[in-house]
Amino acid sequence: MTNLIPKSHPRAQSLYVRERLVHAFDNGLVAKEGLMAHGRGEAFDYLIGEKTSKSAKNAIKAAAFALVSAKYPVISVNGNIAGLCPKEIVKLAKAVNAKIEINLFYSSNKRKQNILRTMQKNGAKEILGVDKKNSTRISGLDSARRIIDKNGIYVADVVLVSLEDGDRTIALKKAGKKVITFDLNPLSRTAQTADITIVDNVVRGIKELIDTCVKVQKKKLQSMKFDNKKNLAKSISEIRNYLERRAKIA
Ligand code: PTJ
Repeated sequence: MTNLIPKSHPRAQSLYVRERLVHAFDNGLVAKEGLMAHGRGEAFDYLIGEKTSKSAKNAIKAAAFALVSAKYPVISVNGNIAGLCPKEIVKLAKAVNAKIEINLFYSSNKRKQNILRTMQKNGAKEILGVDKKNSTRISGLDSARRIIDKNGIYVADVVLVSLEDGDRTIALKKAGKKVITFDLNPLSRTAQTADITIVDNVVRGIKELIDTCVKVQKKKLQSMKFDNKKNLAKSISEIRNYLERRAKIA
């Protein structure tokens, strides 16, 4: 990592995250296209004020209930997720007893192996999606994401997918899975078609999701009503309000 970013920089946190992703790209975890996806995410993060909004907290609560009560939850990991928050993915999987499966859009064996090693270095014991013997396909998808693990996403009831393309969310839903996603763009097809969309930077939101899962388990909290469309509308109006406030200051 460079030490070019002064701690006092108003956007230091966001710039550190950018550095982390570039570092992961240099280490062969992230696709070139993943850098662009991150840039898009940064723009949306700016529009939500680079903090976890009320609507995101609401979605995190709903996601925690879904993960804790799932029979067979699976966390899908791509290059960006492995580069940004591998430790937290392992922690979340342990907290809710979920499987971790590598699933790439721009698939390559080399990148899969790099991601596998990174996840193992961060404490993962079992990683699915790497053994060709166990692979099968999900219907309705043409991209490499159609290849899934027989012991993972194929049999999952709840799947956490993040920074994704909309096609897979639709295919997973058609296969009867409940889909949770982190996506900073509330208007993306993934955001619009998932069952629970957390409009937050995965780097921030995943910590809150782990804490909420632990709380839900400890306190044996009852499930809550959640309407994704209404919550997305709330998140869009939060962006509008934030921009209006900023425009008044400027
Ligand atoms: O590693 P691979 O091959 O599986 O490829 C992964 C990428 C990310 C390249 C691939 O899934 C892709 O192209 O994704 P998209 O279609 O660009 O969608 C990424 C979405 O994630 C966009 O809506 C971004 O705004 C959003 N996003 C980017 N960074 C973050 C984010 N959402 C939450 N947290 C972020 N840090």
